[in-house]
Amino acid sequence: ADQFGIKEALKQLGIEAINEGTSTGESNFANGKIIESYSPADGALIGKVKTSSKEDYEKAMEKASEAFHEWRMIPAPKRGDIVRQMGDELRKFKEPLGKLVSYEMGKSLQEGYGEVQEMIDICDFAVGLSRQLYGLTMHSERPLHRMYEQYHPIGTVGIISAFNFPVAVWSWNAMIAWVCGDVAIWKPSSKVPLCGIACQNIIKTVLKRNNVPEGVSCLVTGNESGDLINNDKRISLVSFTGSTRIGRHVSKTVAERFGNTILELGGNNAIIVSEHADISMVLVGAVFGAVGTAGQRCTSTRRLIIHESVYDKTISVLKNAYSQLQIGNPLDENNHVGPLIDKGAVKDYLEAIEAAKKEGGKIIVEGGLVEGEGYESGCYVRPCIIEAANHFDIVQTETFAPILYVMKYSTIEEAIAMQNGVPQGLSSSIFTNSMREMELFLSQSGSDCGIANVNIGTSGAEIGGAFGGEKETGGGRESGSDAWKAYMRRQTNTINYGTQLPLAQGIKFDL
Ligand code: UN1
Repeated sequence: ADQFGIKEALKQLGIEAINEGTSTGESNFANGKIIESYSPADGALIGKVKTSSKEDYEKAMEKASEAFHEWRMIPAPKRGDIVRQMGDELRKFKEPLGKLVSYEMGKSLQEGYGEVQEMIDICDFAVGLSRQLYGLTMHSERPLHRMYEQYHPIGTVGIISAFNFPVAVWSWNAMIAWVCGDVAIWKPSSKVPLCGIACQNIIKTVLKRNNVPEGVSCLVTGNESGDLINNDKRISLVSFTGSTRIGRHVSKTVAERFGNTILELGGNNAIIVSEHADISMVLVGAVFGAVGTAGQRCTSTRRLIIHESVYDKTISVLKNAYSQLQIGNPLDENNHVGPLIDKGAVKDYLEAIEAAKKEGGKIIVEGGLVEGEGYESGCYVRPCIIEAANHFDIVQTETFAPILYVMKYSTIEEAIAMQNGVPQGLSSSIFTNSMREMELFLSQSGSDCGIANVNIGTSGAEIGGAFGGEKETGGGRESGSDAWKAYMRRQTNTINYGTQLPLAQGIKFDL
């Protein structure tokens, strides 16, 4: 596999043949089952990982709880300085880490680098934030009283991340949690465990250099650890990224013990192509949105809702673009579309196409498995386009694959109703040069999603905004803006500096 320098990348990232899959900053505890990580790019075994047993998990949690007591006392800007060093370290490792992301997950090398860039960006954001964890002051209704609010660290944050963003989503959570004074315990997806180990290796050198307790960053692997996190009363906040089905279970389990959650679940993102759209711009937005990351982003474009007057033109432009797509090894920069994560995902993709046909969908661009030389992993599929109706069960369902459903509309109100007419509410977009349509789409009677874009596709959000969505997407927000507030506990403080004790609400209580 070394045409692309994978061995060298693994070496630089400190990854050995059998990796210890549970670690705090310095100690490794790994006595659980072995999981194997195969690359969807060429089907090769990349490494074996010893997962966490229940005892390993306990040891990591002990370290985390211990570390919290020390970490929360370090002034926030000092914590920010340590996160700044993490960003510097990630800059150094951008190349090998981006490569590993591409090889283990299957996204294009450019997107692998892009993901590491998002990690660097969130570090920079978090450094600034470490001096801006602001609360408000209020005017008390009582004389000689002062009222304000402050934010304290919430404790241990459990991060359960998905395969499709093996490193970036963890960093959005961990970097913010760390400047907030929390410690983090991370369970990466069992489909991409080596990415987790690589990140932990990078972070632990920074912790060690700064004499910071090792439990600030803990890594646990294997699916059992996910349930241990959900049920663990010591974990104040669980940030979960994944399917709506599993998210529902996480939500119930954590709520049962009154823990908090940030849920980033499924999306079913649509682009509205108006009769006032610039079709050449739609092209890049829609094609990258639908086939980029082989359709495996939460924000991937699943539906195109096209005005009837520009329908034929848009379809013909799309068909032409799809015919030029190069499918192949994601590390080869000439390719546009890499593999799906595994054969299970290929099965889901093929079944979705069948289901769409059964419900009356019409194939516009034919899909299918790609076979032959270079496609031995069995994970490569052809991006396809299906003309469908919004109410089809399969259109209402998120399939993590490059399937794009196209449909027609005649009025903007109808288009918005279609865009909103799915159970999920993550990302949405309109291509239009009409100010009226744009403002309607962004208004309270417009898109019901957490992300609503104009003349930009549905995927590729910047870290500076709060990321997340409504309805079955779970309602959580992470990354930028004031998403940090979920990682802290808010305290309202009232101080009486007078000599009387007047009660609130005008209550008289004479003794
Ligand atoms: C995800 O798919 O889980 O907006 C996150 C985007 C990326 C994040 C996607 N910044 O496509």
